[in-house]
Amino acid sequence: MQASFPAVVISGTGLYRPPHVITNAELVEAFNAYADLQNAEHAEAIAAGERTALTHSSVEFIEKASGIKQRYVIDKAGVLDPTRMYPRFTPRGDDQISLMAEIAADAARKALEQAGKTGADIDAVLCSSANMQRAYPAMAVEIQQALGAGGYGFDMNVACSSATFALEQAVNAVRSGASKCVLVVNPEITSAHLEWRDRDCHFIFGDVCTAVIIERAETATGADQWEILGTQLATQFSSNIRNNFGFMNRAEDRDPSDRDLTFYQEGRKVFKEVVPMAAAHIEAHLGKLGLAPAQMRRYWLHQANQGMNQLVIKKLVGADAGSDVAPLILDEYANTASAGSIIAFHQHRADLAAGDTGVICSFGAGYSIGSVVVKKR
Ligand code: CO8
Repeated sequence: MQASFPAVVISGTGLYRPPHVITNAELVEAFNAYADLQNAEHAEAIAAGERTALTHSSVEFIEKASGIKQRYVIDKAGVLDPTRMYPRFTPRGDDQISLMAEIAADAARKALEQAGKTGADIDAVLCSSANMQRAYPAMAVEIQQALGAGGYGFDMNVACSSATFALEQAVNAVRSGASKCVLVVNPEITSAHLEWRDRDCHFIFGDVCTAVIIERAETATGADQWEILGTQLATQFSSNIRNNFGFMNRAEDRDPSDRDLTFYQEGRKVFKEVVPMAAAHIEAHLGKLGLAPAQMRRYWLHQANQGMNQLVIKKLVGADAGSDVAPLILDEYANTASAGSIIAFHQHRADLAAGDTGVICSFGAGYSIGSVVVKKR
């Protein structure tokens, strides 16, 4: 999609950061205690060769393989309890705001404040995340009510690309005149869909929520505005990142703790296949806009793996680029699914000058890739 009149801008972003940090050392200690308990419980089967003993995790491996040093979570005690290994959330009544809507409303209020808007200015809410708390009513409609917004809301899920895919829908709605001011929110409670008992992936994710306000440039009054020069989305089916949790599990007589009912992946394959796809996608998108990768002042990339981002940038600009060109937030937040590139944009744009251009880009399950080219006004 090429930029055309009327100009559409991002006029505010907001971030909800959960109260608890889990360091790699704490995570590994809990995992190793869980592994020891399991191995003791199944000692006979392990000795008889009927079961494989669980091996310890390691802080060194996690930091070297991913770049992740810690993650934020909404509940820490349940995750670190070696007899549980997943978060504990108190069920809420239907008359209470749900957890996902609560963190989304928090991030949204911060984005609205930055944009100089109130909930009443919003006429569309897109709640776009890798996981939804429930099937219906849509989370977006509950968030719309919590903020006193008008218009409509709906939920969408494109895994790690949920935010960029929603941004294109928001830009199109504003550009066409269908909507005046759209809120995109990405509440990612990844801790509930991560298998903390699997050392191959237990370090990967963290909880967070991001929010973005999209409106026409002519209505924007916020101090920090980013014109959207173009958006481009692509998908290509792959089972290399997968989660088979769904509404048919009960009818399939599935055990809720079956391994494929939480996140699982072929991490190596994802790394190898997605890096060239993401770099080619960004290059082609910029080419359509008459721009070259080296002209971009900053890349706010999906935050899954430090090495992955370095390779994408190397393919694009032909050199090792430091954190000034492609800032990393995954050391602090881990992979926050769709929110990662938006956190990077939220935290690392204040130093750019009017006229500077950059790319927000996500890549992940699906496979899905979404790029949003922006220019500081
Ligand atoms: N501690 C010590 N050793 C370990 C550990 C550990 N924790 N984990 C694995 N090892 C071992 C392995 O067993 C293996 O041993 P061996 O060589 O003896 O078999 C060795 O270390 C190497 O393992 P890997 O080959 O798996 O290690 P990698 O170097 O490939 O690193 C990564 C693993 C970090 C996962 C890496 O492959 C990676 O980051 N890949 C990219 C993944 C990616 O980008 N995925 C995107 C997923 S996110 C997304 O799309 C959103 C989905 C929706 C989210 C839902 C919310 C939960």
